[in-house]
Amino acid sequence: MEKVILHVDMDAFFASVEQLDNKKLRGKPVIVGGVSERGVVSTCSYEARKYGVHSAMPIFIAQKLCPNGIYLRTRMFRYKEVSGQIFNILRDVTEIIEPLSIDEAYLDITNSNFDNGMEAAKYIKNRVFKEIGLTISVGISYNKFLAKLASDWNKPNGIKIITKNMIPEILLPLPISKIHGLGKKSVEKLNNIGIFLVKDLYEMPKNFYIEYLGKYGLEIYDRIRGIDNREVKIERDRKSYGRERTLKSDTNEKEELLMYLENFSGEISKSLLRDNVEGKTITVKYKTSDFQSHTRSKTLNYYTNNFKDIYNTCREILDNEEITQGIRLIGISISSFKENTIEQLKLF
Ligand code: TTP
Ligand code: MG
Repeated sequence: MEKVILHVDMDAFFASVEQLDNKKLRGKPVIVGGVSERGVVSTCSYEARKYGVHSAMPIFIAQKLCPNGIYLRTRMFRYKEVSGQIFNILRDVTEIIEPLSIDEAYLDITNSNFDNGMEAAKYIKNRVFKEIGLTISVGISYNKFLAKLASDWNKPNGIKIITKNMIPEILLPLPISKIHGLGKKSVEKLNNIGIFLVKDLYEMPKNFYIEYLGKYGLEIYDRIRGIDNREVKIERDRKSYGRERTLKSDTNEKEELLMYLENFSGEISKSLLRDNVEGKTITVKYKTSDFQSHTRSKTLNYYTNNFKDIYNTCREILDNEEITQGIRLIGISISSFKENTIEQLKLF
């Protein structure tokens, strides 16, 4: 059966988070990166890209191109927090997720509850926008290479599907730099002998790929013919299933916190059931308004993936906590899996 693979990638991620957290930055050229003299740009908003600014460019050059830009230091802890929220949403689509970086992942949704890739893509885009307030670009295809190419197609806030009947025509006019897996050096080498477009490369005999590109040559030969058999690899040695959320406003109302725990327990139980996994250590984590993290765990004497077991344990943990400060983030996770179930998960 043909697979359905999604590649998702946040738009101008660090810069978008800055614009999310500070309304005054919206619609403006925002450049995030090291601010020292030798610092480089981590990323910039699409408004700044119009001036030619891009990732990895020295800040002093960016300042020449875009003197009116707003230059900000990175706030990694915040990007990680938002990244966690994004991956929580992705996990509601499937557990077969391969994270590639803080803002990017492959999903294999072939056996998920979604009828097709477009539906799953819209679901992800809607939730990321409504719950987090950011835009994400999604590519849909029947393999990883084409899904990644597709997510870049209509950036920002893009959605694009590449189907089998579009191959190879859709690929032929692209510059070879668009072929994921072809490094900068290889692109230069090929440019030097007059190969600029996929079309030029497509016409070369198989031997040429091996001679010019070495051991990855044959993969490139396949890819531009729409062939890529790489699996979406789930996070290796996965040790826990979890959910967490930064609250809209800090609270120390236990009733409100319990509502979150109930929701999370339901979501985690559903994922565990789907993957046929059972765990026995349940952890509640929360962050207080002063950013202090607290974690409390309880290990049951049996394995479970049952909603009530998870929720009741969380409630017990929370009941034993004295909460004096406001809480800004709450989450739960389950770990210590039954041996055979996690083996199955790896195989799967
Ligand atoms: P990317 O997804 O490559 O870039 P982006 O999300 O900023 O923009 P877009 O996807 O819309 O083109 O990288 C994700 C984040 O990783 C980015 O926001 C900042 C960080 N990053 C660096 O710190 N240095 C880099 O050289 C790159 C490419 C990214
Ligand atoms: Mg991105």
